[in-house]
Amino acid sequence: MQDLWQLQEEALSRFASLDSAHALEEAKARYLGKSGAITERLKALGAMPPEARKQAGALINQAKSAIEGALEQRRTELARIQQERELAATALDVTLPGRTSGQGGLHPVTRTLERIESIFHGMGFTVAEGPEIESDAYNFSALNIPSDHPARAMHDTFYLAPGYVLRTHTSPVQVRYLETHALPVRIIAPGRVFRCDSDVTHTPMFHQVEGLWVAEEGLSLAVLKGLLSEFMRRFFERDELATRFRPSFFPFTEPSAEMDIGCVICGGAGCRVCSHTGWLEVLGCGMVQPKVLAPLGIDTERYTGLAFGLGVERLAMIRHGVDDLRTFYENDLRFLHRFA
Ligand code: 2NL
Repeated sequence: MQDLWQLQEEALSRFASLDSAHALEEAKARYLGKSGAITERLKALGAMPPEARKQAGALINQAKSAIEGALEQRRTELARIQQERELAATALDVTLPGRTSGQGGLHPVTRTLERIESIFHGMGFTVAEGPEIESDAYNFSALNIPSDHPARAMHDTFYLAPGYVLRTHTSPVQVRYLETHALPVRIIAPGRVFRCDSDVTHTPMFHQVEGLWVAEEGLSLAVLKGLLSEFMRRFFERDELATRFRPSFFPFTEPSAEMDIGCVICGGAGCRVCSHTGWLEVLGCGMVQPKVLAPLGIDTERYTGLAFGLGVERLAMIRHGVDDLRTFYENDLRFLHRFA
């Protein structure tokens, strides 16, 4: 049975030399297939005398098992090699840091708005809200703004349907509040307002906080000045802050004033931000015109109101030293990250 031994050795070394699964299965057929060398030998056993058949059968089966074992071993090896090839081709560095989504944050205008609300909340004011689309009547007429006032002009106001505008201030929110609530009221009306305007210091949409305090007694221009001065000290975190009130005009207040604070950039010495005046204009205010209160059924002999309006972006610019209002709305992450 010398040739059986040789056959086995040949099969084993052939399997070991093949490096594709396909070639291995083809080589298997040579030995174990229907007309393979081992199969042929098993078939030939039938023609042998019983004694010789038994001995030869045992040897052939031994060779067959050895070949089958080698085949299975090579199959496993080739599968492992194939897997290693695939892993190498799609190499993945599991030690690389993951892709994180990054931390978000509130927009600087939102943060300023929340800061303003929080300070006024600490002074006894509650927040009132209302529609951004307003009627002519609430946005202008109720505020004693005459029909020929320049603010009503098409080029200053966004008109929608006839008689409807995008609110140009949040005053109408306060008029609506007075209609639906009993006196006294002490509210602020924060929100978006819209004007046909666009340059370094104006965007067509900006944010305003208006305030209104109507009570039976105790309100005066002195209270208004004290209230707003204290607000500015808290907002800019200064124990000492110069303030001044210049006479002004609004149809909805009388007397009216513009409030300035000592420049928080240069301390009053004069710089680019304050146009070398040492002062920064921060808001408009006044005592509510009786012509605004009377049509709402309020007895203007008994009740007095004080009111003010400020621009949120303007306060944010002063506080953070931003010199172009439009940067708030360009959504440049390099700018926004400075406030995170
Ligand atoms: C500004 C300053 C101001 C008001 C807004 C107001 C609201 C009601 C009644 C009376 Cl309901 N006044 N708001 C008062 C003074 C100034 O805004 O610079 N506006 C253009």
